[in-house]
Amino acid sequence: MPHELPDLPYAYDALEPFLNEETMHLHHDKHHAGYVKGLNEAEEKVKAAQRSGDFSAIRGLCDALAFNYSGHLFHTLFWNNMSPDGGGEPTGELSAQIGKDFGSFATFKAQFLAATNSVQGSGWGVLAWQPLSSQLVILQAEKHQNLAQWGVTPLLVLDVWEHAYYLQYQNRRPEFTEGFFDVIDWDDVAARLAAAKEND
Ligand code: MN3
Repeated sequence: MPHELPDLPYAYDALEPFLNEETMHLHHDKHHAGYVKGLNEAEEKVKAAQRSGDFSAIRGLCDALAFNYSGHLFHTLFWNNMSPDGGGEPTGELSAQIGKDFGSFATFKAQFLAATNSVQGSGWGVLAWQPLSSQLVILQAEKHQNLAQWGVTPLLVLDVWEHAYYLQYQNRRPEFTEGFFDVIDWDDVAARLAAAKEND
């Protein structure tokens, strides 16, 4: 089955003023849609290679699969990590886990912002559950897939490709990343952590 672009879980203007309607339309309808299309095309080409037995293009196909799959996954996660009713701080199990692994919410936020703001070029800041040592970790992703660790479950992701913020924030990436904290849906992040722990 081909992958499909999921609808936004809210209206295009629902996250204003943090993200305006124009940015959301471009980001979701053009950029995210492009990764879904790229993933479907790459998968079709792999199937064609399997049928023909000609794997001469497999290196580029592996690259396209990693890039477009990760782009599709991260954008889907990103939309669901935000809510017009978001913001504040996490509670319950997620709050306790952040305290255990970062010392405090303030330290977590400082590390997340520092990591995300310093992504080289286009990429993402990522909070993930790392099952090897049962802890939360903060990663960077360059493009969508580079610098990843195998086996972690991303819980909260922040897109810092210029298309995510440049129309509104120009080069002021830190202003954009700070504003993200006004719309984070901590209930969504907490549910993802609970599901990840169940799979440990
Ligand atoms: Mn994007």
